[in-house]
Amino acid sequence: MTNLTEAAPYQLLGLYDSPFVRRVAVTMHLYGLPFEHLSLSVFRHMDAMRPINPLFKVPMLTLPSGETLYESAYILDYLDELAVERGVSPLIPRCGAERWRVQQLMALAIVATEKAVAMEYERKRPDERQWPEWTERLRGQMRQAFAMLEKRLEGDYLVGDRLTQADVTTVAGIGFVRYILPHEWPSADYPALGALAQRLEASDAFKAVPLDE
Ligand SMILES: N[C@@H](CCC(=O)N[C@@H](CS)C(=O)NCC(=O)O)C(=O)O
Repeated sequence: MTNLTEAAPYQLLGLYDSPFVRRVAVTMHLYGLPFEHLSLSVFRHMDAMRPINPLFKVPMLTLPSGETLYESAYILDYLDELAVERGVSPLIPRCGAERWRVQQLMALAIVATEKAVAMEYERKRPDERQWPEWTERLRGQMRQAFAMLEKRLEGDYLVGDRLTQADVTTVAGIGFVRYILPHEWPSADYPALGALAQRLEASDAFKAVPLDE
C-alpha cells in the first residue's frame, strides 16, 4: 500500500480481488493514468477505511481536487472523458452502434459478475443461514450471462477488432470467479472466454493489477 503523492494525484481505493475495482485499475493502466492504490478491504479493514470511505463501498476514486467518485460504471465514464481529452481512444466508443453494442456486452458481463459476487456473499453467511435454492438461482444467472458472452465472442474481441470495455469487464469478472470461486467456473463450457481471459491476463495492464495483491 502506498500514499497519495503529487506525482500520482489519483487514488483508487479497494482490493483487486473486487472485479469492479480491477476493471477501473486496468482501465487506468491502459489510459496511462498513474494512481496510488489503497488496498483496503471493505470487510477486513473497516477501521482504516472508515475515515476515508464511511460508505464501505469500493471502488472509490479520489480525484486531484479531493472529490470522490463511486460506482465503477460512472468512474469509467469519467476516465473515458479524460482519455478523449488526451487523444486516447476510449474503451467505450463515444457514439454510434459500437457504443451500445459494447455497453450491452458490458451489461451481460456485469450480470455475470454481480451474480458471482452475490454467490460469494451467500457463502460467507453462517451455514445454517445459507439458502441453497438462492445460490442455485445465482449460479444459473451467472452461467447464462457467461454463455451469452461466449456465443458473442467470435473473433479476438467481443466487439469489432479492438479491445473495448466489454473485454476488460468480462475478463475482470472471469478473474474474480476463477480466483474466489474456482469450482464455479466450468472452463469446458466457455473455451472462447477462457482464451480471451488468458490473453488479457497476460497483458501488462492486467498483470499490473494482480488479483492476489
Ligand atoms: N455497482 C458497484 C458494485 C461495487 C461493489 O459491489 N463492490 C463490493 C466489493 S466487490 C463492495 O463494495 N462491497 C461492500 C458492500 O457492498 O457493502 C460498482 O460497480 O462499483
